[in-house]
Amino acid sequence: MTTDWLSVARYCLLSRELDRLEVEQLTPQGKVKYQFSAGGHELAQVLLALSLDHPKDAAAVYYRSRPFMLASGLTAREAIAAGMARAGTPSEGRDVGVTFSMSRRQRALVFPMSGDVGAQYTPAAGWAQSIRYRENVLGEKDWSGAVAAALGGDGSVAANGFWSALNIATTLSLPMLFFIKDNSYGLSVPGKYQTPGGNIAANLAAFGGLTVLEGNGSDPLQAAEIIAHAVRHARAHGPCLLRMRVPRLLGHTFIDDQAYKTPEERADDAARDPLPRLREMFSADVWDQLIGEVRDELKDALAAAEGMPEPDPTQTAAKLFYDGTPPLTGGLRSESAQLPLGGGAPERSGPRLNLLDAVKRAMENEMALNPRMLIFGEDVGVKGGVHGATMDLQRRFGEARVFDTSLSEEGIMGRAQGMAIAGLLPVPEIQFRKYADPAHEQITDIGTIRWRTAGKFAAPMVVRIPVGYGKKTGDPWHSVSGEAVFAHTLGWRIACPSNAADAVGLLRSALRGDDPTLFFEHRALLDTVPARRPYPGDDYCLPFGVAAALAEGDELTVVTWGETVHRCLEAAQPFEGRVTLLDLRTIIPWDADSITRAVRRTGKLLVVHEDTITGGFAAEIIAVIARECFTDLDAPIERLATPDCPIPYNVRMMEHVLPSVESIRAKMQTLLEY
Ligand SMILES: Cc1ncc(C[n+]2csc(CCOP(=O)(O)OP(=O)(O)O)c2C)c(N)n1
Repeated sequence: MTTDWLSVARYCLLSRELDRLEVEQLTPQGKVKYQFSAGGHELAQVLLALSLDHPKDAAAVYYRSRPFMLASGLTAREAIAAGMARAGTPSEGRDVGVTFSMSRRQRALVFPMSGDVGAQYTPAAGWAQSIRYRENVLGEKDWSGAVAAALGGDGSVAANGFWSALNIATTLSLPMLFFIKDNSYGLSVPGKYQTPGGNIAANLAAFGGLTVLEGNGSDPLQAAEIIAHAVRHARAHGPCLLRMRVPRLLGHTFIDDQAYKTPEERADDAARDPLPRLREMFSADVWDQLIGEVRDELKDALAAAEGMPEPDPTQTAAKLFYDGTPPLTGGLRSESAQLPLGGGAPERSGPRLNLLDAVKRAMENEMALNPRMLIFGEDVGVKGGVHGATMDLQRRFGEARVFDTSLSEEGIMGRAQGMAIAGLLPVPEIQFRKYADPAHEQITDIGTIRWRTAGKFAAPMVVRIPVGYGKKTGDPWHSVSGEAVFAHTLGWRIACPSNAADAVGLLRSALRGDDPTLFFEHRALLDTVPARRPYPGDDYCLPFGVAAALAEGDELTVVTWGETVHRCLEAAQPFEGRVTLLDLRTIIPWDADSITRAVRRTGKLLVVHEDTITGGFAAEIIAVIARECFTDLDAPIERLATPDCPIPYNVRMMEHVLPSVESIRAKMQTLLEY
């Protein structure tokens, strides 16, 4: 590719002048609240953006990436208006002005950006894996030769996501470029604290499967050559890390005075400004004319941005979940590849399957129908999962569709995000609920993608997680329930099925749905007689947010979900006709209407769950019902849950803390007699 130096210069100047406009005018005026200058980073970013010219290229960027955005198709008007939090911008005023996302325009598609340093890497690895999948498995040759680029600073190379993505990209030999803009500081912390000696390229020289390059982001000709080389290499041969040395001419943000840098360091930064070198490539007339044009463009852009409307505050909470408007990018719906939701009643004949086999059969069925669906996680491949839910699936559907991942939950979930944005349906398994902890950053980011982009992007997926105590024993690591934590995690739907038929119906709804879903499989129910049901059919879907009434009675309503459904059923046996038992089935959304109706009739409510009590989901239900049913209540609302204590290994200790049939029955008795 020959470099279009006029365009390079124009974008660099546009970015520099835009920073100046914000620093000198818009920020002091209070119109822009956060200013992140890209001064010194422009040349490297613009050159990279211009080389990402394949229609399926994607980039995961961070807050200091505006020059890249401008050269990828973001207009000056949008950039200014984003800082002013106006409508008609990437986040429609919901996120900081330099927090971008962009469906493809002239160049790379830009992932919804995370404010978490280092979180950009694993989604890019997911896109890189999707390039291979769409090309090789789906046979879409237009994906051939595409690349995923992740941009990060020298501070970000210390983050979990960086290492996780490095492992994914190199072990799978993916077309991915790690583009590190090393300005020697992460905010105020020198690079030597991020990687020994401050040079990540030197330290990765012997890393297997990775080509490591270094360049000078202040030298136009050298930078153009090395960036073009790195992009070409990643497209054709796989993972490449390019460390570009760049100065940071201003502070981390507009309020940072860089007092932590010595005068010599600041002078060195100024001497490495790429713009004077770029200027030498043009005659004075051409350069002056360019500056004039850029300033005129910015003047018009500012006027246009000032004229852009404020977002409608009444819509602030909209677009957290799918609302019937397909996103431009991400998921199957944006490419019209989604399977329709099935309807009808469950088939009730046939052999009774345990919950585990039912989940497996539903996945098998959907895999056969949906070539975009992929199942992955630790040990899910050859072994078939430590619980056996994916047994034989790899043999049937191949290693590209059912595969083992590296041992990094951050990587599993970040990769899933990238795949969902690339139009695939990721179905990751997290081995046990506790081991979702390292993935928490990606989980919270995924949940807000639709909201952060005001509906332009979405990342639907289904994450299967075994939860709860085990049939034989418990312990603090494998027996966590913790649904309340995720109920508080925005943008996720949560299913907690209590039997095999519900599990199939909810799982299929999630797999054909539009939102990220956490699907909790209770360990004690995986192979237990009370949870067995006939397979409900290959098209059976169960809507979220609809509780099941498992017993009808007039004096007390009991609400529960997951394994405690069975304990409550047993506990209620002596009270036939007196207790209404509602199996909530899904936590988000939850069926407030059915509970309200039942409590209005019975006047009493007990909520039972295995998750610990303080801030448990019962508290949420009770808060709502106390308000809705205040005048109908004939007794204090009660709850039973595990006290604030981890699940222990000793079985008698475990049973002591779990809500037991006896403790539930006693509580029912007390309430009935109240
Ligand atoms: C996970 C996380 N931790 C801390 C922060 C706060 N923070 C924002 S930027 C930054 C420094 C990052 O430096 P670097 O990656 O070198 O990028 P640069 O700003 O120099 O371009 C820090 C600590 C954050 N945003 N995310």
